[in-house]
Amino acid sequence: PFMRNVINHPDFISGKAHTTFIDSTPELFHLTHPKNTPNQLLKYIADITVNGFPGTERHEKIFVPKIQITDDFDAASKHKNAKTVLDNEGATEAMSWVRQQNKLLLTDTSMRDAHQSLFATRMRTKDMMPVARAFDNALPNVFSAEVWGGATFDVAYRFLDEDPWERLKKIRKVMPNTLLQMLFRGSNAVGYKNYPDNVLQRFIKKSATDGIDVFRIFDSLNWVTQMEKSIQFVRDTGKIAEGTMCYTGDVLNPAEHKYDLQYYRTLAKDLVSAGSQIIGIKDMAGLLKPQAAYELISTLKEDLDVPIHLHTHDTTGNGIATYLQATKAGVDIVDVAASALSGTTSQPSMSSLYYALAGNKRQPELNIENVEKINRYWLGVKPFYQDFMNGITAPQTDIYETEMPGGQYSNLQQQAKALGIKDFEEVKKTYKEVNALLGDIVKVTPSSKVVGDFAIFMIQNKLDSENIFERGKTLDFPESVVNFFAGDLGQPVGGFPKELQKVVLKDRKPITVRPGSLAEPIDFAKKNNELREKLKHLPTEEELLSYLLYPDVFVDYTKAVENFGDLSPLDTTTFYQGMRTEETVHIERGKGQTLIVKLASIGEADEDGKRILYFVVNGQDQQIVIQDKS
Ligand code: 3PY
Ligand code: ZN
Repeated sequence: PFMRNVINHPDFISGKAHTTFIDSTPELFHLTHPKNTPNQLLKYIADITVNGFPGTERHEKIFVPKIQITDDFDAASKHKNAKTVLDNEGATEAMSWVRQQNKLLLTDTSMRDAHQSLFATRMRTKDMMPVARAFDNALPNVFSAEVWGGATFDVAYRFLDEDPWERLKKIRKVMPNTLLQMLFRGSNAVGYKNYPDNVLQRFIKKSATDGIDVFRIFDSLNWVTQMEKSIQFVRDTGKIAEGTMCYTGDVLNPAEHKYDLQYYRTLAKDLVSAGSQIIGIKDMAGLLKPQAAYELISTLKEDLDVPIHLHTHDTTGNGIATYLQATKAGVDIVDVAASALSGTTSQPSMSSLYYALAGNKRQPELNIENVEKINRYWLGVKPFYQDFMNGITAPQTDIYETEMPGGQYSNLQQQAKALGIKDFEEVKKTYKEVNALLGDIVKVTPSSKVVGDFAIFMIQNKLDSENIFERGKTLDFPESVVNFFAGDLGQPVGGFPKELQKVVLKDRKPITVRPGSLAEPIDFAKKNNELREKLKHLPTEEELLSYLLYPDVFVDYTKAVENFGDLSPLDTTTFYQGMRTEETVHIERGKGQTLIVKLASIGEADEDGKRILYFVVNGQDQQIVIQDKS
């Protein structure tokens, strides 16, 4: 009805309708549903059409046919799996159930790590929902689906104009029979810095009520002290705490005296003592060679009574080989992604692993036809994200030397390029050199950023491992490097290299205790009032938490929502690429409302750089004025 109101309005009929039309006639646009106006959608499309999506280059729009997922999967309700045991009998029973399984169990990372590692975390909820809806019935025997945490939280707000909590709740609703898993960065939660304990606690509690069953908790320096609180907070919710060791170095190397087998044995035991119900091994760079996996996992299986969950990245091309050896050694669960979203910097492929284990009594229980059906859907989705692909199309075995995590590779490439450093080989070489200077640290978000920033700084300032001690005295080091040496990320294995620490910190005194133990608890009532002022409504629990973690990012997001409303009705190609002249798109706005939008033409920029975009919306002309930022 609103469209009829609009198109019958005298100004609209007379062609006087322009961008101020909606502002001057708000009564026509008072809708309870959907959550935005056609004008807001047009404004968004017009802006992206003229100015492009941040971080992408202009090119011909790719037209990808709409894909459907076949949903003829048998209903899997009443099927006993890890989720039903957790819900009915609790976390301890769920873990015994896992240990009793002879078959290898799987975690599907397609909706989290896979797109984080392949296309900069840019996957929209809209594109996940068809698989989420099919998942329970199609793949009832998986251990879990990793769908949340890591970078997905802030990227949703920053780039997708989406609320990550909404994503979680939507997925939870359609996947009642699968464990949902998240990646939690210990004291950094889903951020890049330390948060006070009461924030961590409240965040974990809300994540659990909104749908997370398994929390994979790691620390970027493998410092158990930084994970203890989070592990306990998860235990308090009755959900599953997966304390995680980040794998670095090489247990096969006789010269390895830091991260050797004994190191991981002790670490795993400490994590169990801290309350971990599963031990995660997080091989974020893909360094765990097959035989190393065999030795590490057989040793841990002998030592421990809890299940072992292995996560790797296929950056070197050896992921499946590593999983085969891990399976032989008795690993309980491994992480895989749908084929279309697997390989290189992502996880190994679910179906490749399935076939690689043919004839093996531990071959996972999967309906492979269902796996392929879901994969066909992902294959169709992937081209939407080509603007964000990292360009890695082949195995990168030099990772064994540089130890750079898959997710960092393309970021650092971009960072270096933006600073005019053309030779990425030099960056990789310097990254390795910096790691040695730092005393060989675990490298994963956020400690990997310290090494990356430091490497770029070394190149820019023509520093090397020799001259840095003298020349560094007069230089200001990057913030991340200073914070690292100050102890803000915690204590690295074996401590800080003292001489370099002095050079970087100058007169600042480092801390040696857990940063969270020094942080004042957050005054929630005060923060709630502060946010209420900004939002002009009483914040929800989720809004408050997001504001506590990312004050600026969250407030910017609320402004974007005010501006454009809910952008989920836009198809992903239009969301990222806008429209081209003469193109028509159909926008389904729910409740049977469809907008047929044609971009008729784009006017020349006036002296202030403003352009008029001429649209035809359901047969009626509409104009939008946009500032051309080029
Ligand atoms: C994250 O912290 O987002 C990661 O995926 C680290 O590997
Ligand atoms: Zn990962």
